[in-house]
Amino acid sequence: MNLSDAPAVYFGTQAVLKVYSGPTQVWPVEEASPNLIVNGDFSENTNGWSVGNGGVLSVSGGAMKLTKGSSSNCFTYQSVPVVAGKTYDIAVEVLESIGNTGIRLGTGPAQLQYLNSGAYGPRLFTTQFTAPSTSNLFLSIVYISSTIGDYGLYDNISITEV
Ligand SMILES: [Ca+2]
Repeated sequence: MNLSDAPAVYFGTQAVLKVYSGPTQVWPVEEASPNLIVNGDFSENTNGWSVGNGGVLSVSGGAMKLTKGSSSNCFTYQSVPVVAGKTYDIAVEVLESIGNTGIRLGTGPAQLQYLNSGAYGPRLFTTQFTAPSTSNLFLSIVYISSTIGDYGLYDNISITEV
């Protein structure tokens, strides 16, 4: 029996009055949540990124290079709006880091109330975070080294709602 000739069609326990039996419909794929980080792939130079503690920002090979100046623990950061109760995926690709790279999330630049992950060397850092309140938080990348001119190299930084 053709579905459109059936006396009633049930969808679960609910009878459906009209059934579409035309050509296959392609439903639009649900769009991925937008990246709350501006220019997280550094396709627009260092736009959107601020720097603190004398760090020097540049783009090298499509990745962000954070070079230590004369102060210790230079950092780069971006302010991100989050909504209470929502969960977010956070990802940072560390391509190079001779010194220690700290990935932090807090209420101000380089602050670490909600996230503080430090490590030497390359890594793909991922985590999830549920916002306790609606506010602007700061994702910071802190480069910790005692050597002026040392640098870390980062790419594909994202914060997306789950
Ligand atoms: Ca890139």
